[in-house]
Amino acid sequence: MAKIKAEPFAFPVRHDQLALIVIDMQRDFAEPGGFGASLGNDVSRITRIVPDVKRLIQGFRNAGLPVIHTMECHKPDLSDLPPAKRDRGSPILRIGDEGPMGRILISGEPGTAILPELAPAEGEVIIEKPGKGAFYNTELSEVLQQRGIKQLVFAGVTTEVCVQTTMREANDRGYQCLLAEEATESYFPEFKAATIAMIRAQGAIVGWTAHVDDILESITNA
Ligand code: TIU
Repeated sequence: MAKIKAEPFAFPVRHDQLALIVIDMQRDFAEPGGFGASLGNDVSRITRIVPDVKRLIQGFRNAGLPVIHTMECHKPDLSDLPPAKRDRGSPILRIGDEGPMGRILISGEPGTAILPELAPAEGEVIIEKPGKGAFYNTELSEVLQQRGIKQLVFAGVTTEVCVQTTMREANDRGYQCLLAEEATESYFPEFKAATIAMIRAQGAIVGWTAHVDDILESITNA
């Protein structure tokens, strides 16, 4: 069995069942004037991981392995936005409000788009998700089942919010999960570190963590 160097122990990879899932690398989380900034965060932390996310995506594409992208966003009529989610953050700019990049986190708006450097390629699956977890209220389960995907490499933002939530959802559904350490980021460095630690604690209770170079080496030699 092929293995990827990982923590807390080597990840038993099946390249024929493996996909990359890139969580929410959207302008709204990475650029001034978007949702992340409206919550008071330093969004420059997010842009710094773009090169590592990009080479991970490129490695999967070169190996002919699936790349799945998610986007956190809501319908223009806000029918999928519960008040418990909308009534968070800055009272000036909430989800659905008009901002400098269009309506915050609304499907089809400029600010909701994936960063141009990481834009999905022709034929890659894009999951629009109204929650933090990518399985909640989306077609992700069906997409994975149809393609025979059972192992997921995770990249994207933010580590402790949408990435971790999706990893936990995936783990409960029977997927083996591997988080690419340099290809994920939080607005809070201590939360990223804590998430990495808690995911792989207790014998990979939620999943494994690995370096981008080690993941790329494995899929390049697949
Ligand atoms: N605020 C924050 O850290 N994250 C989010 O709101 N969404 C995602 O993580 N995608």
